[in-house]
Amino acid sequence: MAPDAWMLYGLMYKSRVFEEAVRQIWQAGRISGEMHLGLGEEAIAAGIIPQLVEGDALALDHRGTPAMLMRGVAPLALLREFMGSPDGLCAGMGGHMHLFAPEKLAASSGIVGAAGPAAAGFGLAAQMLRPNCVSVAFFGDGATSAGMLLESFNLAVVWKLPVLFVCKDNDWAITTPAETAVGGNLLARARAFGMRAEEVDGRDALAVWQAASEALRHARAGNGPVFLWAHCIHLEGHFLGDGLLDMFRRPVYSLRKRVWPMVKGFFHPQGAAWGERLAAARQIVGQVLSIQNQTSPQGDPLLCLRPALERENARRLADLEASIRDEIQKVVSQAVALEGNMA
Ligand SMILES: Cc1ncc(C[n+]2csc(CCOP(=O)(O)OP(=O)(O)O)c2C)c(N)n1
Repeated sequence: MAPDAWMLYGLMYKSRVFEEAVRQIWQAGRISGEMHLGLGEEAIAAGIIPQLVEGDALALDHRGTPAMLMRGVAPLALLREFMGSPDGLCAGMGGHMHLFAPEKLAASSGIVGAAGPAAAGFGLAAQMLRPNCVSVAFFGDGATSAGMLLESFNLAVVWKLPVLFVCKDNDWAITTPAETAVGGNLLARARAFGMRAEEVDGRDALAVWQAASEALRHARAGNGPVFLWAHCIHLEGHFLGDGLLDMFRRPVYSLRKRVWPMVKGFFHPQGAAWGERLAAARQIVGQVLSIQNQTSPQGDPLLCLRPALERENARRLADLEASIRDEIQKVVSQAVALEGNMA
């Protein structure tokens, strides 16, 4: 089946508009706790999820919103869940990280690496109960050295489980750059388990579609799991209010709240040796400078696809975007009104 670029863009745009609305609602204080958005990784979900059929399962990480939406979970149920409401997807008990949509066989977990065992379990169930079905695990580079994920790779290979393991690699795990925490090469690692492995540009929904299409065919045919290494960025850093991005977005606030205490710490009379202090300061400056790549429009998956669609039919694109914005605006109004009714 050839990918329909319009459909993929529509899925990504809806996810983007929805998560931007979530950001506003979070900033207004109507959602409590941390908020991890999938802004920047939409093409990975869009390239894979429309290829799933009934009976296929999804095991997601702490950025499960785009995948849940694209699998057809109602945006209102998600938003009410994030708001901690009893009428949310999980009765307000899961928040944005621990989502469960049983009728879609989709579950997310905030425990880094947990998508591995969950996907292996879903894969085993598919092998025993639902022939030709698969499960897909989404996780970040920060999960790739977690023992439970590596055990899942092993089990999936020896039991020939129909699992697609997808690493959404944005080069960071909170403030830890992957180069300082992930040894070797992830393709070589996966292949060392005896698993088929491919690398793909995770900004390009069409490229992800092609790679996933092959991988899913392989898994559905009973040939065992596949590892897909997809590179992406996170336009909002690790979570909303990310301190590193804040240095650029709110420099005055950051100078007062973050930089000044660090300067005081740096010159504290009872601190570490000067060499260690300098090394730490250099590390922090390096991180602040490199986090900026995460917000570069060059890495934005929507901008990767949009120009071609605009050239093809600008009117159709404008209509598509307007109808999605409308739909999400209605969902937001409904969610806010429901909150008012409950107060
Ligand atoms: C087992 C476990 N250890 C630590 C954490 C804290 N934690 C939350 S997100 C995160 C980083 C995850 O990085 P990555 O997997 O690359 O995903 P990203 O946030 O970059 O999408 C960590 C360490 C956790 N939730 N679970």
